[in-house]
Amino acid sequence: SIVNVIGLGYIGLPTALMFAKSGIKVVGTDNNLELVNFLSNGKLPFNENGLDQLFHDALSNGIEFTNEYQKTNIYILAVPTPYVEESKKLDPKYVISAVNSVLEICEKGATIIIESTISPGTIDKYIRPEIDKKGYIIGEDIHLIHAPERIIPGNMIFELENNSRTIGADSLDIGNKVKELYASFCKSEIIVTDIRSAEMSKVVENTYRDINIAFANELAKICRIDNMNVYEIIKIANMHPRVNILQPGPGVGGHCISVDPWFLVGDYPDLTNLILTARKTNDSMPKHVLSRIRDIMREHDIRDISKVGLYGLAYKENVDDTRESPTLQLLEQMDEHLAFGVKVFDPLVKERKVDHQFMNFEDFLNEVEIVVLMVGHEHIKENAALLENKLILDTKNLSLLEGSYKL
Ligand code: SAJ
Repeated sequence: SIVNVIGLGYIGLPTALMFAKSGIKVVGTDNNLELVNFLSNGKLPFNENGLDQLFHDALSNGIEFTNEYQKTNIYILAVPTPYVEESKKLDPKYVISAVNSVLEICEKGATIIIESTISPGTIDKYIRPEIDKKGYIIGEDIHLIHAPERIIPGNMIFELENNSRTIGADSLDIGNKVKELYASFCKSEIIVTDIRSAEMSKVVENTYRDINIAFANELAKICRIDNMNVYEIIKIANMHPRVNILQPGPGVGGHCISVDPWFLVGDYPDLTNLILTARKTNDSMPKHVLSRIRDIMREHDIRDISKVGLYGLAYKENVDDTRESPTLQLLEQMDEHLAFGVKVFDPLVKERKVDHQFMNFEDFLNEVEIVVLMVGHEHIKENAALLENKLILDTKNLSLLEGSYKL
């Protein structure tokens, strides 16, 4: 039977391609007709390691793209779950409407697999009632699964095949069937659990990483005060067999790690001191970068902010995704005059997103005296020599040139 993947973004598209590559008949559905046409014409909407080849293989295996839902018995939902800043909650509207569209067309006994990240409890609170309302019996007429994705941008294709996976199901029977489906491309362990545990573990994984990065960031601030080398200290601490501290940086961006912990804070405000503090610590890093920029300007008697250039607009190395990126956070936190003066360049971000964004690296370099390395793209490692006569604030510890300033 056909697998109908709904939502062809960063997660849905590679997942659909992976199923198709392994010989399963796949139809990808997205309500963005422009995207559907783009894909049908053999073009990819974003860059990702290995995605080109995978796309090519999936096309040869007959994957199709459309804006219509298919009548079938397996649906995979990878639609956006936007985060509402004010309430610190997730907005399930796209998942709800996708589920309703599926219910209108699906075969009896169909399985709806939700891959989108959802806050713990979403399925009980918002999804089951939709299915009940239509008079379907869950477990008989419709099977529900939560199979949260775990792949990391930049290494998605490798991780689709090699990461372990979680299948949250109401019964082992249906859980094992879905496990078999994913085993068509996933070579690693696939664990079947209940839906609530699957929802929770996904958010816990990202929260763990956020807290660990916050610890590294706090250490960076402590070390700055007394001129200690935080990288050396973390390196040594990590030689201990039970210590594994992550790296400090200019902030935590992306649509996952900077968002998911808020679901726990929103739902359990009295029980999440640690999680909230970690979030605030990571959110404070762009300000710390700004104070480091000011230190350098003072030391070198540079008064004009327009001599400062931020290298990197993406949320991390080697991706073109700018969602919640530390550079955008930094620009938002600067007062208007400063934010307007500062120059920005990212070789991977081809769209103009902010004022004074340069599209050409050399033009950017010609304008600035201080280069703040916000992201460690391969591009800057290959072009480090061009930075030779600049003052460098190396927030990612790339150590490309002697004498760079650190966080
Ligand atoms: N960062 C640091 N220091 C580090 C590691 C990361 O400052 O030591 C920063 C990055 O620069 C970036 C942010 O954290 O701004 C997040 O980047 P990331 O590479 O840690 O993670 P994401 O957001 O790209 O992907 C995460 C992954 N989750 C975990 O590793 C637990 C991925 O596996 C998930 O699939 C993804 O979130 C998701 O979609 O939830």
